[in-house]
Amino acid sequence: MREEIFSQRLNDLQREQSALLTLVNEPILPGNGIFERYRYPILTAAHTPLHWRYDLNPGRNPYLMERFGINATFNAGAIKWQDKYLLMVRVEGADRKSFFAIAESKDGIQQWQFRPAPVRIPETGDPDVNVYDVRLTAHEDGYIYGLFCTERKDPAAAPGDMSSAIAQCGIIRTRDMEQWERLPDLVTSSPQQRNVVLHPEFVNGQYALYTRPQDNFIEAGSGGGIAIGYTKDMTRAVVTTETVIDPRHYHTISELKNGQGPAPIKTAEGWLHLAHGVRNTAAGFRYVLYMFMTDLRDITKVTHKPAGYLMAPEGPERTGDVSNVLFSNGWIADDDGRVLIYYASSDTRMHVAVSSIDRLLDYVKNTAPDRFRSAASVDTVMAIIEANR
Ligand code: M1P
Repeated sequence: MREEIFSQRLNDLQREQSALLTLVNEPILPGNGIFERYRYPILTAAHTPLHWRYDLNPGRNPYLMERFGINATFNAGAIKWQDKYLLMVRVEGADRKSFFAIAESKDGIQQWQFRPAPVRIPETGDPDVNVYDVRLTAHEDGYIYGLFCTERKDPAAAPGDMSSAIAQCGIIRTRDMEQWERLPDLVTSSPQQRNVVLHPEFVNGQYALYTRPQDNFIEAGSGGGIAIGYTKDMTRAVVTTETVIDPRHYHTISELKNGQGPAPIKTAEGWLHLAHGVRNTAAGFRYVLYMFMTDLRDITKVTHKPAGYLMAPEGPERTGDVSNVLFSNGWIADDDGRVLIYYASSDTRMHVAVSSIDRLLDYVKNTAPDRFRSAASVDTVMAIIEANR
């Protein structure tokens, strides 16, 4: 009887997962012309291998129970590596701890499959309690860096306070996407750091980092937006000065906080940036994605910034563990000019949307900037209406 339960369950689980892993995805048309979303999430908790979650030995696990629950797969870094598309995914267990695991796809759109085991990253002398949101940068020094958030309990938390935390930037690097070297955490003067991203090129012989100085764990406080800092050495990375290049602004999509998404993409006309902006609402925080472009010669200079968001949560994307959230820390500029935008919805699952360098340049250059007043927005609409007459 027990044997029957085991083999029936195994059959059902394998059949269901195989259907998921071979699902053919499709673009949702006609879209808005800037990008096309794809219909189905590309990675969910159900995509994680059965052999991570179940002890597959009938003697030890006769009921074929889950022994390690996976809660969510989201906020993935991305890179094209040896003709495959790789996502370094934030996998969150039922125990709330996140870790990284690499999933691969042949075309960057569908049939993503996790590698057989999650990524083991070495700890520092001050072990991370939680790690998440890695940004992958293939740097011109020859390494692929992963900058991620490392979170530890705030040592100054009052007795009984079980939620105050310190977020800082952890750093790993690899040459083969298999073995990871852990470097010391980034040192900055900000009490908290999240959303730190390495720029792919040297700037005046130094490594350039996008940072997000913030006062406390949740809110940016006086931390004013996406900043840039420089360090000579990534093996002992210290940023002494953070200069804000994309500040927060009253009554915008990022009035509460913002953060650099993946590493920017170099184009003939400037560096394309994808970022997230957060505002507060009666229903809680709302996270949306937006874009801006910086100057090729001076990466601190924002040359174009369309008003508002590029992408906001839609339909089923709106709900999840932390609802009303889109977050992206991975995109791939492909050889054929396509840009694959990987984004997570509501801290729960991963999706893909497809655009191109040409279309994103058109978008950032020809979408009106925010002029911070309703009347100015009406002027923008009127200009389009007039031009269409
Ligand atoms: O829950 C939404 C996001 O919140 C944080 O992002 P930020 O630092 O910009 O507020 C992160 O915890 C992120 O992982 C999460 O998706």
